[in-house]
Amino acid sequence: MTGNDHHHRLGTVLLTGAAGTLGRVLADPLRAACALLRRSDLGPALIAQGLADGLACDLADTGAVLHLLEGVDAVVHLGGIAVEGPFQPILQANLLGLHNLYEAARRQGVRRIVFASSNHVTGCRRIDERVTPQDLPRPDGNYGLSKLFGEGLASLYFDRHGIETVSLRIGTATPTPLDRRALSTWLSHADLARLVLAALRARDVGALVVYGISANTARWYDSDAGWARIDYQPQDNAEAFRDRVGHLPVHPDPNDPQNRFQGGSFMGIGPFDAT
Ligand code: NAI
Ligand code: 15L
Repeated sequence: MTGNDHHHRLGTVLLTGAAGTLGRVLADPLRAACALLRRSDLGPALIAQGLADGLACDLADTGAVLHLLEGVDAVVHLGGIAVEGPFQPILQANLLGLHNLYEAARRQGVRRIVFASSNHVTGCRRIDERVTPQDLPRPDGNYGLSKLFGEGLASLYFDRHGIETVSLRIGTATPTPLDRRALSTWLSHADLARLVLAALRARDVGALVVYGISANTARWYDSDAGWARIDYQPQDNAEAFRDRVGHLPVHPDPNDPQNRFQGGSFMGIGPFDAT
């Protein structure tokens, strides 16, 4: 079968990183769309956010992740380190975490993963470049590299094991755009929910990579083909906020890499010398 069936009710969906910023945004839309929503995060994060129904699971714990995915039909994978930083923590939470997730998916028969990748997979592109998911990635740090590893895992586990993934190279998912860069990268919370539900519902996606942004006039990414494949139709546009934030650069120096490259402030973080 091809195309999307919006009346199709999703089965048991696992949301990792459920106590995080986007996890809390997505809980209600996911709960409305699936038969059962299972939420997980690190124990202290669940407690801090008062998610009493959440399951404590460190993604770096291979056995715990295997257990977490038992009986799950699809995963929305948001868990992990979400910013640029030193390699060791990213190695544990993101690289090992992703490997644990895909191995558990294979062993537990999970058929679909929606992976929160990031625009930082291509953050070393200049702001005058227009980028598609088919172009060579140019990660801007350890974090972007960890997301590229995830997209590679998605490709491998589809080709070898038939597990389908939509990797969402999310831009900047804030309630409103906060600076000039976000006029290009913004993903409204409403469009985030539309995108994740489209990625869960679409048939025959294989290992698809799309950018996750709203219908921004100033966008740097051309993701139209992938969006059509999953029937994602963004409704918001950061341009409406240009008067408010268009004069706000990422860095005061116009020639700073943080202004010249798509990765923005992450271009100003690192390197990290081992101590
Ligand atoms: P967040 O940092 O608020 O949430 C991530 C969650 O993952 C946290 O609750 C944290 O406790 C959990 N986590 C970290 N290490 C873990 C581990 N070892 N085991 C289990 N859980 C762990 O981040 P946010 O903003 O909600 O982002 C969600 C996802 O979307 C992340 O994967 C991030 O990389 C990605 N993303 C977010 C963007 C944004 O604009 N917020 C843009 C691009 C990508
Ligand atoms: C990301 O990948 C981060 O998770 C988020 O905190 C923002 O920095 C976002 O990218 C961005 O590039 O604006």
